[in-house]
Amino acid sequence: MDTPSPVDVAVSTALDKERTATDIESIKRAFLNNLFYVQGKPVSLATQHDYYMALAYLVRDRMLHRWNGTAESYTQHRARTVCYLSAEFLMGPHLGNNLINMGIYEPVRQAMEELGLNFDTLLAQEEEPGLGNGGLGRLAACYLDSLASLEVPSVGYGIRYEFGIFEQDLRDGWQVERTDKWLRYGNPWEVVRPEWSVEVKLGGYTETYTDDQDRYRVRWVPDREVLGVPYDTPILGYQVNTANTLRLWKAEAIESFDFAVFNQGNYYGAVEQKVASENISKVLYPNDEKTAGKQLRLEQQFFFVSCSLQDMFRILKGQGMAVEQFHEKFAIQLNDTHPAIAAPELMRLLLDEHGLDWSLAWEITQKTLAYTNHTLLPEALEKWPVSLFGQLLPRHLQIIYEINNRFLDLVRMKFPKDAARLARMSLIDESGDRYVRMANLACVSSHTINGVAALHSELLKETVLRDFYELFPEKFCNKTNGVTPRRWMVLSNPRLSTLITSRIGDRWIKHLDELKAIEPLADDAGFRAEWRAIKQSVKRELAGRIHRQHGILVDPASLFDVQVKRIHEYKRQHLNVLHIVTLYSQLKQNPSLDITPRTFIFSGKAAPGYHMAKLMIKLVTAVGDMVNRDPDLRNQLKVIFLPNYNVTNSQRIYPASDLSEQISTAGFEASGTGNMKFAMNGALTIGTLDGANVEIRDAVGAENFFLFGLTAPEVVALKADGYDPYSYYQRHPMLKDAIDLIASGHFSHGDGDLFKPLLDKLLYHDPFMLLADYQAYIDCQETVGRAYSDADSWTRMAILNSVRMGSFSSDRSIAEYCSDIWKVNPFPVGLVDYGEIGG
Ligand code: CR1
Repeated sequence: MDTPSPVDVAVSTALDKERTATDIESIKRAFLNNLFYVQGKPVSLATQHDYYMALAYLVRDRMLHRWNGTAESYTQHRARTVCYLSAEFLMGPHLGNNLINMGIYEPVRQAMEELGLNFDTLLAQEEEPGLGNGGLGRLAACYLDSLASLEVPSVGYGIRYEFGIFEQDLRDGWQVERTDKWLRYGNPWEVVRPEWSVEVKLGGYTETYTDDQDRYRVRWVPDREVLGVPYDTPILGYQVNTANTLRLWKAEAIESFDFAVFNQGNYYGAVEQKVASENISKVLYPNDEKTAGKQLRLEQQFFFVSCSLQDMFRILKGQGMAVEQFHEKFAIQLNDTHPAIAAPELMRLLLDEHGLDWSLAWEITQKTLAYTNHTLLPEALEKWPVSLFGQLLPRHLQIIYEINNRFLDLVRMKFPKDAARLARMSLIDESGDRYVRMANLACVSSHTINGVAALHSELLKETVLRDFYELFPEKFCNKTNGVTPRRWMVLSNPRLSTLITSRIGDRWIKHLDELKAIEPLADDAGFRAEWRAIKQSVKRELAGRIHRQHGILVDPASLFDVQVKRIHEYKRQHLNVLHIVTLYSQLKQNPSLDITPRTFIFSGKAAPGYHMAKLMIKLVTAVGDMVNRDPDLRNQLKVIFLPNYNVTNSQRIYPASDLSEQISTAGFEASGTGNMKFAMNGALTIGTLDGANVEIRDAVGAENFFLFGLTAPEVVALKADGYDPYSYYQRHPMLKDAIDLIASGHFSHGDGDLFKPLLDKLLYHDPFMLLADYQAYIDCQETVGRAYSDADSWTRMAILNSVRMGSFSSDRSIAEYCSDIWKVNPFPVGLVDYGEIGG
């Protein structure tokens, strides 16, 4: 027998120590120690939150061996690293996810129960880090999970907002916002690294000088500087030793006290600078798919991008690599245009700070950056007034002008005498007031540009990025979104996951394609019964929560028809309402009518300044108030708006859903990711041919998907033909009836004006073509209702939906980004023996 190598011995010792540290008795001991020594509380005085903190630190301690081992290993081997730059990371609560990825969910749950604590109550103590608006931020979080699970070296770079997405309350059925004080009781998952703080310049002017080699150089003389302080959170992969890092920057004053000012007696002035600096990372802009155009927003973008790039140069140097190797060490992904300022900032660092010449700096920049587009909505295309931009970032404006000069020559060469094209492609919009166009900047500066679903990537090439596609066809590709099955199945639907594992083992959690092995069981009556029983029990739980929190009784046997997402006209929550009002009206006219009993569930936030979206919320709650109380309906319809949609709440909703509403106007939803979470949990989709719905339908089979509505080309054609929504109102009696009922004030205590802005927009403009799709939607919903009444066949379809979702794992998406865009390979790390595990 071979004698084991010292490395093998170290690994097995490390494993032993980990095993010992995660047995139930050690967990209990460490927990009680943390309670006493970290929280500083005896059991008799501890709150549920103290218990949560003691547990969180215990878990973090057990992650630290892998986190440190990963950092050492990447550094030692100078591993090629993906840097995912994103203004948003919607992580959701960490505790449960970390327990799953570490593989200690069960022993920890048992240890807590043995101590007499309710484990679910402990999990619920965590204030989720809601540092994102919706799909884009949550996608970034799923991607970090997959990067770590696939053992790919990576860092997520972003902003540590002191206040994340606002909390939503309902008052009299209207949305009201509350600040999200998620850091109030401390954040056990982060480690601050003040030693790696960086300085970020803002404002001022530039000047030229000649350096000691007689070269013409530019120097930026700022008028302010702020400090970026990194806060690191470990991102543990699923059942691997890899723990990557999410590095979020907090803005601070360089000198918290300006003593010169202070000594003159101007105490307030001394503190003022501190306040102004800290503003930069104070609050997340709550607009989803709409640019704010505010100076502070540009400051946020530049702040985190500059911090992150400077951090990369520090790492490069620390590993003894040359500046010229920047693109070999790092692949940077721009999550939308929010971090697109990375292009001129990387150029500035290479040119002004590291002395490279333009052509080499430009080559490195282009080889480093890649850009993901997330939306076709014109109001989401970021542009900054040139004057504002030049005041805040004078050097960057110069660099952008230079990039533009060289770029426009390229366009002239390829398309001579095409002034209109030049004007469209210029990085500067000069059609009126002058603007810097961030999407154009991102396209020119990146080696690859991708959309987030097949249809979206095609539409990008035909519409918003058409000129860029004609110039650089080789840059374009598609990377269909995906979601992590660890959070969206294992954590949020443990019973369904256990059922699946009982039949095919647990490899599916890392290889979601293997769910296919369940397919034959869709025809097994026993399996269907088990599946249905799980769905029923999860629905009962949600029903119980709705009753406790909102006092409304819903029937768990009814069809749970669910639309949860940001509130937006293009997502058409109001089309869903028109269906509800139609059913209501039919039942009122014929109370003995036999319909499939339904519980309609809505949840989602509206941007605080988006009045129409807020009115849509009021419409849902107003219809709900009437419908839920009307005895004529014999409880056949219920309408619930669940306030404060966030990751925590969504994890309870997807598993309890029967029907997933994905009803955006075709051509407007870039991908959607909620659509994937529903289907994985066995909800059937009613949807248009939009975003990733198209690919979901292909995967699950057309016969297991409820399709309706205009296609994207039909939407365009109808608009070009002169779409007249009013004529649909006149021609479709049920539509007219529903609209008239709302207009009459029936749902608004007789106030016929309340919903007038919404109804008038539908009748006379209807940019999202609700009226054109209304009848198809109603007919399709009738098919859904009939299908649901055959429970066995419905369950069969639900199973097929779930087990055919393999390719919508974010592991698949990330594997494609790695091979096609980032050219980066997995870099597995071993366990390192750092001695006993603390706590
Ligand atoms: C899109 O609207 C997509 C996510 C993630 C959103 C949604 O369809 O699933 O991005 N876009 O790719 C967005 O937030 C700012 O744009």
